[in-house]
Amino acid sequence: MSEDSQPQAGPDGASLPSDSKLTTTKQRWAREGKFLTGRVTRPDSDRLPPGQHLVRDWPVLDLGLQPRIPLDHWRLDVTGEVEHPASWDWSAFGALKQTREVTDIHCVTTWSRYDNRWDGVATRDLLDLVMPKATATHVVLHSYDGYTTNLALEDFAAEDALVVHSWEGKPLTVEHGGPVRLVVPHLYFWKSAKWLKQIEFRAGDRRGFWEERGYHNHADPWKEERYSDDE
Ligand SMILES: Nc1nc2c(c(=O)[nH]1)N[C@H]1C(S)=C(S)[C@@H](COP(=O)(O)O)O[C@H]1N2
Ligand SMILES: [Mo]
Repeated sequence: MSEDSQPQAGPDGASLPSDSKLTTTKQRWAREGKFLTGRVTRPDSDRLPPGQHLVRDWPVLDLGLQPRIPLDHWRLDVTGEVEHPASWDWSAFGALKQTREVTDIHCVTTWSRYDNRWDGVATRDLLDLVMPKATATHVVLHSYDGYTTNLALEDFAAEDALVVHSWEGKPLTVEHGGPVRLVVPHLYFWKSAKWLKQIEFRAGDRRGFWEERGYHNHADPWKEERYSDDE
C-alpha cells in the first residue's frame, strides 16, 4: 500500500478518506514543512526575535583586545563542581566527539545572523565526560582576554549549545574567538564567550563581565532580556 492511500487521522481523530484533496494537500505541506495554515515552518516573524534586524555580514564585538593563542599553548580547563575535572590540549580536544549545528546568532546590539554552521563539541557531551556534581547549578566561562560570562547549568546544557572550533567548515578566526569559543544560540550572543579558556562549574551563580555592568543575567532574546531592571 502506498503512503498516499493510507487512511489519515483528522484533527479530531476521525479518519479522512485517503483520496481527499485535503489529505493530499496536508501531505504535501508536511513534506514542505508547512503547518495547516500553509505557513512555512519558520517564517521570519517567528525566527527574528523582537527588536532585532537581520544582517548578512558577521560583526565583531569584544573588549578590543583579541588574544592570539598558539595552538601548542592552547588549553581548555574544566574546573569546580565536577567529578572529573579536565584540562584538554589541542589534540585531546580534537579527539572528543564532534557535533555540527546550524544556528542563528542574536546580539543584544540588535543584529541577528541566520544559519551559522558550527563544528565543535556539544556541551551535553562535555557534561557526560566531566560529570557535574549535584551541587553544581551554574557555570562561569573564563576567556583568554579576561572576559567572563555566567550561565545556569540548564542553559549551558541546551541541546544546540556547542564549544566550537569551526565556522562554515573553516577554523574560527581570531576576531571571532578562535581557537575555541562557546556558542549558546538561544541566548544573546554576549553569553557565547570567545577565546574560551576555562569552564568553571559552581554551586550558586556569579555574574560575569557584562552581567555586572547592567546586562540581564539570563539574556533570552525572545523575552528581550537585554538589560537588568534591578541591581
Ligand atoms: N572573550 C570574550 N568573549 C566575548 C566578548 C568579549 O569581549 N570577550 N564579547 C561578547 C559579545 S558582547 C558579543 S556580541 C559576542 C560577539 O562575537 P563576534 O565578535 O564573533 O560577533 O562575543 C561575546 N563574547
Ligand atoms: Mo554583544
